[in-house]
Amino acid sequence: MVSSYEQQRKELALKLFQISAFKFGSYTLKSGEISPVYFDLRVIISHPDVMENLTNLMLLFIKEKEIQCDQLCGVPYTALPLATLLSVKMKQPMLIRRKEAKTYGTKKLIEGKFQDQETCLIIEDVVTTGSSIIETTNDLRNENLEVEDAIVVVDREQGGKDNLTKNGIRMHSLFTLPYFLEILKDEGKIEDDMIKTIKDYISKSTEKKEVKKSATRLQMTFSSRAEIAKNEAAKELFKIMEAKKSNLCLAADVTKSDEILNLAESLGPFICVLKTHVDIVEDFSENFVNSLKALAKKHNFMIMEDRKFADIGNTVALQFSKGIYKISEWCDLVTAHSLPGDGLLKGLKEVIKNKEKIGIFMLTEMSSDGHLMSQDYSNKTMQMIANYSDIVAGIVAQSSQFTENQPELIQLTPGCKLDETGDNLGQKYNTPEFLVKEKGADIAVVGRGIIESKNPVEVAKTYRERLWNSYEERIKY
Ligand code: 6AU
Repeated sequence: MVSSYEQQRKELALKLFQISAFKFGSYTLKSGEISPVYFDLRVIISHPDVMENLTNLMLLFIKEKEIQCDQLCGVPYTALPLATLLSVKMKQPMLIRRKEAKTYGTKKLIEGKFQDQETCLIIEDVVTTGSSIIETTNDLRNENLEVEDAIVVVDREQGGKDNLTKNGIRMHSLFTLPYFLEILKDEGKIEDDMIKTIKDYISKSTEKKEVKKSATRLQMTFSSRAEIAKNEAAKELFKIMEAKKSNLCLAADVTKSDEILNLAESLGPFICVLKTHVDIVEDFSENFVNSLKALAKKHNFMIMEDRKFADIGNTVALQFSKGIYKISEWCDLVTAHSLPGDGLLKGLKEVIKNKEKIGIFMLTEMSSDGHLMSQDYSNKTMQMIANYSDIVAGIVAQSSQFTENQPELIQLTPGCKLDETGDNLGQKYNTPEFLVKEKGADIAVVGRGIIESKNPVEVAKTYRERLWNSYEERIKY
């Protein structure tokens, strides 16, 4: 059995090379990094014989590892046909994880029939950091399914296995890059120079991984991140968070200035940021902003105006500094969309240049159902931000959108409630623990969860404690 397995494995490795499921040369990866090797297992769907051989090998592998499961789930999309074939051959049911919940009907994320506590085996094609497997696992675990094992076709050996172990998932890989090199070398299908280039690349990326490992955003303390923050407002915010042991932002979405001031006075001690929507205030005045600023000083919190600028540079510069509100005169932090392009950031920068302590939070992804910010939009927003690190303090996002380790930026995440039922206008909620530990939130925004409660002070204390404990648990890893 073992020798037949090894023989099949070797033959499949050669076949995968022959159909260009992996290639050697010089390729630019999604991250911008140049790699001498490129995997594209999507091509296998055009080769039914390869699909069959791969499925048979996976079956033997699953048997050899004695992995038991009630359900199978392929990580979308490339692994879906593989999971389907395995499901048929193993006579085990499978589940499909949607990449986004439907906006109509059942709104389910997981399709298929299952019961609480059933075990689900994950199938994936190529693993680099393991983040796709972790996302799929989180959605399955949210449905009370157990995930302990993942079978992957290729492990690029760039940190995926460690990340998955931390998340309680055992990863079993059929192939690794060094294995492919060995087989191709034996068969004389790869030049010695190329082998050397790839080995250098593997060892360099291992070194990089070690450096990153010692300083990933999610494991760093807010005070150490204060040291490296490039934007002055972000630096100050990190310090306030650490000093007050609070990563709670209050969305003071009420319409009278006195109501906002009352919230600022009573909840000020427990929050790091008070967020306003100044255009909903019916009795706005200069006195109001002066009083709010005084309370911010008294209770040591920052003021964020959630203006969500979304116009050309010239217009946003005027909206930011002129009109009735003169936002730039009193806010510490302000939100903006990347939709119009970086002219918007240039416009805001013109205003900020004389007020160095203002920080911008760029929206990369919203909490509302059916928003149009795709992964591509988020990635491009992150690229845009990279050139404005002096004025950008962070992002408003539902999950960690950082393509690189960027501990100097703050992730602000709205849509937080102790009970997760949404409102009837599309807002979606998650618990403090889930947002901080699973979704990478540094600060969570809570509005109605606090201000509509019977006892806002007690409830704000609970949010603050649960958010802060989650952060402390997160940095322990
Ligand atoms: O807790 P809530 O639902 O009462 O309030 C959430 C607050 C509101 C929204 O305008 C804001 O967070 N918000 C944002 C922000 C901060 O920009 C983005 C988003 O995606 N979702 C969201 O709710 O003041």
